[in-house]
Amino acid sequence: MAKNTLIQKILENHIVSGSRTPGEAVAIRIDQTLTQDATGTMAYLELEAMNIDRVKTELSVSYVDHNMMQNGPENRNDHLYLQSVAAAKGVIFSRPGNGICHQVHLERFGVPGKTLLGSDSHTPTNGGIGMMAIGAGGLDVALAMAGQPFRIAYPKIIGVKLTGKLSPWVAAKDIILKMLSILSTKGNVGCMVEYFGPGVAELTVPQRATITNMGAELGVTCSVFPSDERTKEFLEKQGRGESFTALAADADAEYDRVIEIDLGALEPLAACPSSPDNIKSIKELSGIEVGQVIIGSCTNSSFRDLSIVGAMLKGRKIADNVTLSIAPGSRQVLEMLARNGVLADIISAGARILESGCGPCIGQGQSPANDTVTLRTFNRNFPGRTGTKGDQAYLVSPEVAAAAALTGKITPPAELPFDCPEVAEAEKFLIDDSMMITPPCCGKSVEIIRKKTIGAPPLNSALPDKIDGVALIKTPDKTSTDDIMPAGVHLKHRSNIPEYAKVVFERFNEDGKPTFAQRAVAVRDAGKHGVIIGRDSYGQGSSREHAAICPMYLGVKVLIAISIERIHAANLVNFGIVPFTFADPADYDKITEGDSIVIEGLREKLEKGEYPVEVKAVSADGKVTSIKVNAKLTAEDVKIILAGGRLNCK
Ligand code: MIC
Ligand code: SF4
Repeated sequence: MAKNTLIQKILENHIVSGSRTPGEAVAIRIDQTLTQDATGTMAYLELEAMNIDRVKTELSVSYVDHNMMQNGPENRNDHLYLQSVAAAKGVIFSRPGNGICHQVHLERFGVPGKTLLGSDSHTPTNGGIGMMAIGAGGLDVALAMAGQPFRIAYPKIIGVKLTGKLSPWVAAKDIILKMLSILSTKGNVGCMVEYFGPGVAELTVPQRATITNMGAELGVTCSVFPSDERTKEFLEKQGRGESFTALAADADAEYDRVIEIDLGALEPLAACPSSPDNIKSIKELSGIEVGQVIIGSCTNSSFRDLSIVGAMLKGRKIADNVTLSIAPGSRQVLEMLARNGVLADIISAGARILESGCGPCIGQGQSPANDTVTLRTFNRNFPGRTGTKGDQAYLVSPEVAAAAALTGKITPPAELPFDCPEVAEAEKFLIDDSMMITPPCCGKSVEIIRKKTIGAPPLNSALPDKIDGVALIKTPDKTSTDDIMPAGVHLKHRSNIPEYAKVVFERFNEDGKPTFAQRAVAVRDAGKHGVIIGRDSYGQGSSREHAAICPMYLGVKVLIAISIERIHAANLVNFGIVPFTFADPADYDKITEGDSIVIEGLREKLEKGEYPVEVKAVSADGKVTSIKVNAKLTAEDVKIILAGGRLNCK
């Protein structure tokens, strides 16, 4: 009798090698890829370095959604490169203004049961349509485009049984915030989440996508919903009914852990500053004054999300003390709202309309004032991500956001002087793919446009046998890739590593002292190696491989942390940085910033898999402390690290 989960079934159809034991590496075939501009430039430069004429996937799409401010020529230079390289390599190009990669992919390309690898950590959004959608570093996505399988640890599968039905004013966002309150943002590496149960049928595909989107914040590899009548309905309304296949787990499927959520028992929630798992109920937060509300991002800007916001704002005005900004997730949504008049209701209520893209979610404008609360329908509220130091960002549903925009304070929507509006789903979505550029059947004669701000991916040197290092920095728990490589105003340097590397760990720099980059360069120029000391859940958040490339460029060879998040660990390997974990987490306290870090015979130890490896930390007064570290590396990972990164491997 079959007892398979849906995840196991999709994996079975895609595994090309490896052992089906949780934690062991398996290689899976990738059907589709997506890239966005902020990680895409590097990914295509890397693909070019692989000398591949044409991508080997069933479908690859290059989106422009992050870097849209065009403050200076860099962003547009990137767009031109991306458009031309897409044509040359056989990739569909989604022009700026079409919307956020995950949402547009869901609308126009997602196919139940297929695998999708994307150079963005929220790629799992498309799990809402029944895909196994996984985020990865740009180099891994380039390799998938080149036809190579992708390696993951065979997952532990967490089953989430949904029962009941959401009450008025309670949203899909509250389901995933509830999940974050249960699982938190750390400790879930190597897991996948699968939703099942009678409550699934109560949720539309965009609602499911809100939930799978923020699976990224749980740190799981992906989250998957079954493909059912609601999926069929969504695909038909998108004019893609032929892409539908019904998919579900076997009735008696066994999960490694089961979490049960009664949708009817949920209430509106918020993720409080400054972590997506700092969950409180809106009732508890009621009355907090709000200075800014923003509705948008790949989590919450579907047609239904903005329609309910429009219905709440219709005929009303926003409070004097708030600004309200709205970034529709896609051109499809924006145009539909423009045509059915909801956009006019939103504008007339006082909202500021932003273009369809990531915008403020990635710190591209709309930073809040100092010492004010900002409510956002986004998925991340890491410190400073808004562009304001000491920011107080709360993550909420569109309903809660609109309520605050009207009252000027955090308000349980049930306390508003009107009932929850009934918002019908779209009868049919507006289909217009004319802003998607299909590549020519042969791209050999396409000229790739490379303006002067597009640099080549830097190469690392082979791993030395002896690490003669310096502990450049000690970072706290949950150091995110935003902490390592800030985005916001620096995002435009994504295709220019020497420039971007100047702001590595900018958030931890202290006034009047040398920056991390300056300290790292001094160590590198003295012929020594940079070492980073991290705590728990190091590298959570974005998939940006720049969080590995830029430290590598500054001479970092080793990271020692208590635990490392999946995508970041893979990126470190790809660029030749050894991802060690402390054998005893208490040893974190035994190292001081500035200590010399010595590791002897490292190449041989990694080759032979001789763990734990001994590390000597020598303090300024000459005191030597010996600590032990481990690494979970496959033979392939070791080969890559020894060579100084994947681009050095023949
Ligand atoms: C993010 O949400 O942090 C981003 C920007 O979309 C990143 C990708 C990037 O850094 O370019 C992500 O989530 O992977
Ligand atoms: Fe864009 Fe924000 Fe989504 Fe990242 S999380 S893809 S920045 S909208």
